[in-house]
Amino acid sequence: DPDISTAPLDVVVIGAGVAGLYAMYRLRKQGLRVHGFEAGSGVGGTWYFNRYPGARCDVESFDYSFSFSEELQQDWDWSEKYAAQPEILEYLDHVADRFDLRSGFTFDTRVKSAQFDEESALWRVHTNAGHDVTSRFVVCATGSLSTANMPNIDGRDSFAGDVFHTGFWPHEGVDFTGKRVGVIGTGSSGIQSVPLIAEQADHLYVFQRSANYSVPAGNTPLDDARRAEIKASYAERRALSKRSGGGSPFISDSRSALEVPEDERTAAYEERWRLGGVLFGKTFADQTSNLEANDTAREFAESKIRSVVQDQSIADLLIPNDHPIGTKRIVTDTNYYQTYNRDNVTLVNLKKAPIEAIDATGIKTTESHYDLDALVFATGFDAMTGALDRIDIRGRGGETLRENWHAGPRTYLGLGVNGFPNLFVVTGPGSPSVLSNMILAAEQHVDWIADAIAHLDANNLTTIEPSVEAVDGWLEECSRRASATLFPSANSWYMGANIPGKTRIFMPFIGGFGVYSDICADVAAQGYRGFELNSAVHA
Ligand code: NA7
Repeated sequence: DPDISTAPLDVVVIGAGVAGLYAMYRLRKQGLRVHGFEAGSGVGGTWYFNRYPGARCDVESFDYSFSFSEELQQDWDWSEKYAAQPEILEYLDHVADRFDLRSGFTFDTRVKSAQFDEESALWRVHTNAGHDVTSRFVVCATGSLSTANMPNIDGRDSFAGDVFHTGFWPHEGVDFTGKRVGVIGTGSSGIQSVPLIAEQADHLYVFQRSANYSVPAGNTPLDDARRAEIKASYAERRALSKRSGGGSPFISDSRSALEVPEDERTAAYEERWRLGGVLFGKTFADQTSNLEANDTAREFAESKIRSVVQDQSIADLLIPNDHPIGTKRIVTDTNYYQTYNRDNVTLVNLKKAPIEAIDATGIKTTESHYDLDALVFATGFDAMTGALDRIDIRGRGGETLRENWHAGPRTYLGLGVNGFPNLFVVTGPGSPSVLSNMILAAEQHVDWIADAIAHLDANNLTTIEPSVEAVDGWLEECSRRASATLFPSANSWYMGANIPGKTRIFMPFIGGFGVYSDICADVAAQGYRGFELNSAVHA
């Protein structure tokens, strides 16, 4: 490993999650001197921090795994169709050990700032542990859902009981036995944890502001025969995933939901519901672009909720009324709706009576006071831009990334930023990653970045930076594609709508993972079209 005090490094990688681990592997393989910094004490990123009960991936394990090593994918045995957090973390630990990636990272260390020096064309990176290193490139593998959102509720810090956020859950776990527990938030993290907390707690109060659509996971253990079957066709499965919209081997019915006879349509929904999970939202291709088509899926989902929840006045509250189904990520649950049939669970409707304050003994809404022993914030993340926003990143002319992104994130392909030469973003805004399979997306991004660095090195070039026109063009492309869908109509974290004051703009590229990969490959093949490549150091 490089001595990081000997300047300069080739690449600093920020983050040791899925993307950072692969960046370490891939860039080292290219002979580059790479060093990484990670805030956690171990690898895994999202899967290191989100240890709440019920945390589980909503992409099937065989797909949500690295594809870069055939040996790895043949050797690793997933135990369930949808792996739970401990197993995914075990897998990422295995990957880190197997490819000796841990040695490339300094843990328990946060990057505080990164500043581009125009004279030397080098980045200078500072950490909270006092590191001061220089590097030709910086790869931000900082994650899309890595900065927890703790809402600023009056009296939040006065609560005398235990307080948790699903996004940084205690490693030793939490025992809620005999406790009155409040969970704020009914996104994926709330919906996954509520059934398990309800089993332990004396009483559980779920504080819901907006309901979300959730489809049962249909999770099952995998046996040897199923594993062998998938492994035998892994290459095919991966090829299909990499061409697909969502990064998994699934193809929507390309017909409009409206042109299919009703009984056939219902049967299709029934089958997807039985198979489980987010793909229900893609049964027919036009479900998230045509409101009438969407209504058919929405009505089906609503009838399912009604059939499970015994008290129809509670079912009424659990059925979303503010967004078309699928325009916020559909949650993949295990026994969520059933939980509301328990005597020890109360759904609190914050739309009717919002939270006024938190005090020492619990939560006060405009209607009642709820006495609590423990409080769980399942309130999500400052998604896609939060982690980068918290690092003081300065590019040419000392411009900060915050300034550059004040009206919303501005990237080209989600990979580069004008004014910030040699800074790469992985799975960030402008990329399709949050709408697809994060692991395959991270591999694709990192491969592209590694190839770009190899191209510079082979041609004695020093810097790569997208032009303003390329960034503007990409924003327009992203916006054009988003406005052809129903997605911008939802107050989702894709839109930045979950964070008070955040600029509202649909941040991901919604054209699909396969289409995006082709665009990136094409840009590279055309000599990095839209990027300015320079050999001279900027003066
Ligand atoms: P999400 O999906 O952003 O959900 C956060 C939840 O917290 C959501 O129900 C919010 O209600 C609620 N929330 C946030 N702030 C407040 C306040 N101040 N008061 C009451 N309720 C609040 O985050 P998750 O962690 O569940 O999931 C994130 C992604 O991880 C998910 O999409 C998957 O891709 C994996 P709101 O909807 O804003 O009314």
